[in-house]
Amino acid sequence: MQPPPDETPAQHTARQKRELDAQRHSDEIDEDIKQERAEAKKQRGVIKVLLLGQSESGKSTTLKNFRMQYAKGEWSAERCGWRAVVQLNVVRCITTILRVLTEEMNGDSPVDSEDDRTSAGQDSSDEESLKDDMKALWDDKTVRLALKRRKLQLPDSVNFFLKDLDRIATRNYVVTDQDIVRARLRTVGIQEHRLFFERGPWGQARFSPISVFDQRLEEDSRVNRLEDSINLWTSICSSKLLAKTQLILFLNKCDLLRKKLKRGVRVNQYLPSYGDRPNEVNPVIRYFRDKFKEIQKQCSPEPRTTYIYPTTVTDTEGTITTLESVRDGVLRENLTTSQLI
Ligand SMILES: Nc1nc2c(ncn2[C@@H]2O[C@H](COP(=O)(O)OP(=O)(O)OP(=O)(O)O)[C@@H](O)[C@H]2O)c(=O)[nH]1
Ligand SMILES: [Mg+2]
Repeated sequence: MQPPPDETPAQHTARQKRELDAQRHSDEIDEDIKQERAEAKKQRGVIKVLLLGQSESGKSTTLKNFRMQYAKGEWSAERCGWRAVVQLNVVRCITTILRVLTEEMNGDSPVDSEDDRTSAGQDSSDEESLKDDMKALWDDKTVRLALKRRKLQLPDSVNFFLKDLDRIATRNYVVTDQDIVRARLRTVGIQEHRLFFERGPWGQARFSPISVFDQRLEEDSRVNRLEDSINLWTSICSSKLLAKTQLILFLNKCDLLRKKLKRGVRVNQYLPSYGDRPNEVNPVIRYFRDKFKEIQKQCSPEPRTTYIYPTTVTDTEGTITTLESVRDGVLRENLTTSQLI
């Protein structure tokens, strides 16, 4: 734009200042837009995964697998912190067992919930003999029988840790990755972790431990755990807010399911609808997979793909393979919907 022909020197200076201010303001806006675009581009490369499921279903264990595989630096920095957690898991189990035995000896009525109140004899300062006492306690047949009679539900990792006391109950114990995936540390509140892969919108991973068909909720002993899982799945599938979200379901704890069935526990005793199908792992998994799939089909507000995987997330190698196929599946679907393949 041309300056006015009769512009005075004062007017000239004022106009230049105005133009400079306007230019600065425009540059700032350009810079903001550039940054927003860069941010949006980065966001397009992010898959947000929400891990949902009842307590002890394996959410944190899966996250450990994610981090072990995709955030190796972070993972090795936090590894040694898990040593104390593993040892505390052991102590907690032992004190729970001692409490139950004390009640058994006093003839108190059976209880099946855990808590930490105990008068365990911990006056032995000798590390070796403490370890031997713990081993003797866990190996004792009468103790096992008493625990069974009292229907004590010990955490899933108990067997793993207590059979390895020689390694764990020592001063120079070095924690392994397998110990960490077995360690139980209840998650309080919502946690957010930033990691990994390529592109895509929201995804949601749900966990339904399928070994729990004969167990009740710790927080409400009237409710069957599997029934609770099915209810949660139904409400997630029905949610309008999540209508466009890809759902990934992990039918977890297949190893415990296998063990349970081997022990002779019958699914149809707890789930009459299972009927006279074979009481074996694969048919049981197939039955639950179909059940969850059917609920998804009936309850989803609009059609969508759902990925269902049987898992044992304490098996890190197997879980990494599953996570890779989840990623491939999600990516393939995103590319298909964006008509890139
Ligand atoms: N044997 C076996 N144990 C498992 C499996 N998945 C998880 N666990 C164990 O179950 C326990 C609970 O798992 P977490 O991953 O802490 O459960 P969570 O869903 O995060 O539970 P909250 O934090 O209470 O919501 C841990 O000791 C795990 O090692 C599995 O597939 N098989
Ligand atoms: Mg957790």
